[in-house]
Amino acid sequence: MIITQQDAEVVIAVALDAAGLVQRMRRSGGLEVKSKSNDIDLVTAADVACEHFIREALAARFPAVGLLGEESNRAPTEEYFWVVDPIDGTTNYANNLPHCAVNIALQHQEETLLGVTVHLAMDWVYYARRGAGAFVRQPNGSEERLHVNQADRLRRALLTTGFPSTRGEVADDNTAEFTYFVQHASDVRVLGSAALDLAFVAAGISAGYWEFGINPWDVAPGALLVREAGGLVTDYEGAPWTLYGRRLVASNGQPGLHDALLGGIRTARQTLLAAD
Ligand code: LIP
Repeated sequence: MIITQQDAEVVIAVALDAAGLVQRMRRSGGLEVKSKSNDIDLVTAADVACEHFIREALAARFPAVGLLGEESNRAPTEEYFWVVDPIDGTTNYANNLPHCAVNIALQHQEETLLGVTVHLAMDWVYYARRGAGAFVRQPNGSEERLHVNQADRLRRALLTTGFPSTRGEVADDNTAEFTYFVQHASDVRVLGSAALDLAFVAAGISAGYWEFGINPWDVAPGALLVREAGGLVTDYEGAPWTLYGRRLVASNGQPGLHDALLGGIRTARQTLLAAD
């Protein structure tokens, strides 16, 4: 299956329409915020409505393609399937913090062919087709190619990360790694959306992102954005990240930085294990 720019435009239009639906639901109130795995793992009526909208819209145009969505979470059986996070950054959305995204990726088994991330509040469209570069499109239609930045050491690197919903329940909740990088990097931000964390690495805004406990729908589009922008996406041991990998390190690809990210994670996790 060849993904043309015309196909990408169809998916971008679906993602923008979904973002509009979510924003309208936000303004109308009645988000019906519920808990999932625990009381900080949230889902809203907008998450469910948005995923249903995306499923229907994509099925109408691409009927043979399956779909793996955060809220339905049914394993796809089709060779080609969409991976969808209707609202990445649900906690931000539920608290009216305008930093969340609609995330859609097209997979050929574990290979991502197309990634689309729409910043819900700004309508910034980050997208990439495999082998065709990564781009950001403004609401006025202007577009620019994305390139990672050149920070080559931790002290020059602005990093982002996120914490698993098990934070505070278990010792292994990314606080050891966070403490290490707060002390060794230029700075660390916790923005609440893995999708936008990765888009910002691709855009050269931040130099790196790491997180564990992530799901394919959080990161599949963003991993392609980073790779197409010249960055590197691995697991915690430095092997290429793959779709169902739960541990991810993304960077601008500067060897001095990516190795320092992997080394910092290793050092922090050794202190964690020593404390056991
Ligand atoms: C979120 C991720 C974020 C992570 C949160 C949550 P959701 O996705 O984007 O990076 O730290 O725990 O998983 O659940 O809002 O789609």
